[in-house]
Amino acid sequence: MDQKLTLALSKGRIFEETLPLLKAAGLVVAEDPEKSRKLILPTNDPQVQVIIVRASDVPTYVQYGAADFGVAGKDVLLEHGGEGLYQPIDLDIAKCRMSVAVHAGFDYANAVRQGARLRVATKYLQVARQHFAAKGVHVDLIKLYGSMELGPLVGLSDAIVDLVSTGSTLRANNLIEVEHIMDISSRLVVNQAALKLKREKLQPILDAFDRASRRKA
Ligand code: PRT
Ligand code: MG
Repeated sequence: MDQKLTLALSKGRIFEETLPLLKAAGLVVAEDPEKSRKLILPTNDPQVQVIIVRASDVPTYVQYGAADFGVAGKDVLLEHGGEGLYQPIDLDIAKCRMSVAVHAGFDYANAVRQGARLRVATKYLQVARQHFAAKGVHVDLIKLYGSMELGPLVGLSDAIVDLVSTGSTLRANNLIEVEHIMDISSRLVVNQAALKLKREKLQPILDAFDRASRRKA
């Protein structure tokens, strides 16, 4: 069996925070995706290559076996559903939280108490739907692909569900966090067939990632 491995990563924080884990597995990526326009990056191991994809596309590449393994945020995995993916390790990287935020002038608690129907803009429809259903809050969800923070400022929505790390994006836009939905970190995802067929090559890398992420935690 061909033991060539393809790892799917997204540019930015996931790539940056995965580099030390790769290093722990003896792998060095030959080029910097921020500088190169290449979407396929070789590593020092001729049997291992990295592909650069959109963060929300990582599970799809791995699900279909176009990548053998990848790194994706829990937010992305919950929206994808995780079909065809084995999720062995929480890498404890790219940490943030998913929260409900509103304009500083909006009395969220009161709106909820009164049973008002809320308009909520988000990229995270699955998580938002579950969160508000569990609270018994009626919502109309508006799907956005980015810049959710703008929603309440221009009257598109009463609230947003978005990721928060330092909180400075919310502050800069006069929004306040009113509910913490869940903590988010990135996980290693592995194609289920690759796990069986390429175990010999894959397992030592998974073990190194596991050890390195535990050391960090
Ligand atoms: O940027 P692009 O549209 O290509 O895709 P993406 O936003 O999905 O990718 P990327 O690389 O930005 O995020 C990849 C993963 O990093 C996400 O899926 C999360 O699991 C994780 N992560 C960790 C974050 C953040 N922290 C984060 N702060 N993803 C996004 N943000 C954004 C957030 O949406 C908000 O706009 O940063 C802003 C808030 O940051 P603070 O520090 O101002 O609170
Ligand atoms: Mg982003």
